[in-house]
Amino acid sequence: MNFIYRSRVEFNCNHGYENIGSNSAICNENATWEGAANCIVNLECDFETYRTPTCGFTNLRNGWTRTQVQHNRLGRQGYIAVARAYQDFHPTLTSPPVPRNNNKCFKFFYKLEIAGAAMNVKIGDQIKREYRTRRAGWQAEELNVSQSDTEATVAFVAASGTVHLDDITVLYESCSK
Ligand SMILES: [Ca+2]
Repeated sequence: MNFIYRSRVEFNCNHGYENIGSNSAICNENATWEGAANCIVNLECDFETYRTPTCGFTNLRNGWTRTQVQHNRLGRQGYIAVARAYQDFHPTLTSPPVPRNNNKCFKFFYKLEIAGAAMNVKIGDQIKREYRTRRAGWQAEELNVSQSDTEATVAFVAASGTVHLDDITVLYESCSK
């Protein structure tokens, strides 16, 4: 393909990646490009973006739904992800493969509907932690993903009832607690 001097190309990263470089590049006189994309794995999601409802997470059969609520975990209007488990249907939100470069702390907020709701968090195929209804309202949670786990994915699974999830962030160090 030939590009004319000063022509512009736009960059999009593959699913599961976000671009922390420039969004486009311009063709220079000397047949080089000015501007470069830098795609890194996207392990975070606040569910606020319409175009990418679950960010880099894979949402098989669209079991998790991006939903606007009047009271998110900050008590403000915003978007969260909601999933409802049925008998054999356990909506699963799966991260891209987590890079194997250091320990990580996944932080997220969840809310379980009262009466028997449950969420599991898996690392790879293993259930790392099970959450059951104990307290009402949004709960803050931190989960260590150690270096040895990190070629696996992290998955949020609605095990039973209705499960709410918001603001998945990642610290590139072990969790404090
Ligand atoms: Ca949100």
